[in-house]
Amino acid sequence: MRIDIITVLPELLESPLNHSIMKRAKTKGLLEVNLIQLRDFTTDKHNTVDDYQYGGGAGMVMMCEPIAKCIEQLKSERHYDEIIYMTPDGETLTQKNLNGFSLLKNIIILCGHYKGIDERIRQLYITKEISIGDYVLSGGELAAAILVDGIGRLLPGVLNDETSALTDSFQDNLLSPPVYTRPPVFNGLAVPEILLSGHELKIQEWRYEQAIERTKTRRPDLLKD
Ligand code: 6GU
Repeated sequence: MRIDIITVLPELLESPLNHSIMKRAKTKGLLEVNLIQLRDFTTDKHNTVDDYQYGGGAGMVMMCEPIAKCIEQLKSERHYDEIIYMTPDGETLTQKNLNGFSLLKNIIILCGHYKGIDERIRQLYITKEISIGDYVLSGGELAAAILVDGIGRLLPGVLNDETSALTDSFQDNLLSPPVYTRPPVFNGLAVPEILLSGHELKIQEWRYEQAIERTKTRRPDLLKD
């Protein structure tokens, strides 16, 4: 999969996308992430990407021309399955979105700043608008890093058995059950006996019950559908 990220702050994305699972996905050739500096598509000497908003009001707006030029160039090189704009007024990201995105071949992610981007770019180019939750960040970069991480770990071959995505919370609308490792007793707290029993079927049953219980108490909304 190829992900092209358009941003004025590529530095913000470098570290999160070059460690751990994301690093492995790239090294294995399963994920290619390109950071594209939007300022490279400006024509003035100050590399301006934003301007005052029509109608007045506080906050700058990201201009049409650099973004359009950048997207047009990318689109002339290959077909994109989605052009995603990271914005707090987008659709809230869920595991279901991630599963869908992980099946795509080429996507563009556009990171917004300031008051956002000119509405006409959204009309002309954007195919999906994604938010990571009901709060506001200073830019779309950290949200984009979360989106790419969530997609990258789902690509076939990235995770092994130990890190399998199939048993993640949310994959079946259930939170994950509690997990334990050594020692068997810590500060007087023992690991549930069933986990030491070696009885695989019973362990599976226990984990399923715990997942239901945990979801009921913490996220009853997930059990509604
Ligand atoms: Cl995608 N961008 C910004 N700036 N803030 C957010 C967000 C995105 N999702 C939640 N808050």
